[in-house]
Amino acid sequence: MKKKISIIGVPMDLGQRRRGVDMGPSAIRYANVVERLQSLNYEVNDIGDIEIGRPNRFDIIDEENLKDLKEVVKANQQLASAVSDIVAMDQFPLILGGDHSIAIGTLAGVAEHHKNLGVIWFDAHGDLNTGETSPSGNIHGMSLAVSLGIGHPYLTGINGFAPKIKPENVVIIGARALDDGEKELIREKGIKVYTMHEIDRLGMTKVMEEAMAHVTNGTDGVHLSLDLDAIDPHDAPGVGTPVLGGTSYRETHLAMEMLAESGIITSAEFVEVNPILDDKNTTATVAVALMGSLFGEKLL
Ligand code: 4U7
Ligand code: MN
Ligand code: MN
Ligand code: MN
Repeated sequence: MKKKISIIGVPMDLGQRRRGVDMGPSAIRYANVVERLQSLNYEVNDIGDIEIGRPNRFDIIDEENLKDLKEVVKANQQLASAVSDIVAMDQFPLILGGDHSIAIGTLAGVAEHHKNLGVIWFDAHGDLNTGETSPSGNIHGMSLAVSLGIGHPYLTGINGFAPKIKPENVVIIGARALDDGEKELIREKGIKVYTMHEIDRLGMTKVMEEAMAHVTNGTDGVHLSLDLDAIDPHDAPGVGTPVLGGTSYRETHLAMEMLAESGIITSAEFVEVNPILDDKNTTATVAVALMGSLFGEKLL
């Protein structure tokens, strides 16, 4: 792993309807992310937050079932440039969310430098909806589809090229709440998915071995997008769309420890931390502990 990490906060909450996830980056900083990574001998540069527009909440613009589309596009374009600059300086970009719509900007920035990027997407959900298939119109449920070049051109066109990633380079881990349109897209594109069923059945070790082999095959970097709702809500309660039956605290750590050992991860984001819905900043604390494991913290 690169020895210089640049952190960007993205206080984005417009990709979904529950306020409070904009405080995710603050909650993660409060849980001492910078100190944690410094203690592992990284040079850590927190470059602050991307500015998010604050539209009038009585006037949510929802054209084509894409809520707050213009604000989401604007913030993600800025995020893409900031992330691209970090990669250009040969540093590791670590993005703190904010709702998962920010993966659109992160991947747009990273993909400028990695033309065959692998992606590990930890999530209870597929985030593979479009305005046509989404039951909610919330863009945080569309970010993986958008990055594959599927969705509204304002979103897929961020940073001036599409797609950012290829379906054969993606693996989803922890899924247990997929919409019908998402299931169809998974089949159509042949996207590799380890649902909770496979995790229960094979165990996290085997799942990670297979997943890592999949995302390193023919790729030139691997991005980790970790939605805290992948984890069971008993262990990570502060998320906007909790779903029972997720990965345990230890299973998720094991996954991060295996990624650390492999050294394959070239960028990462931790998203959907909502301190308002949380129990004493547990979820941000879990996020920072997972980052510790991802960046090489050992138990002994
Ligand atoms: B998250 C949902 F319908 N699929 O599209 C949707 F269930 O980034 C949820 O993974 C999306 O937290 C959740 O609105 C997005 C819904
Ligand atoms: Mn999710
Ligand atoms: Mn998600
Ligand atoms: Mn969520």
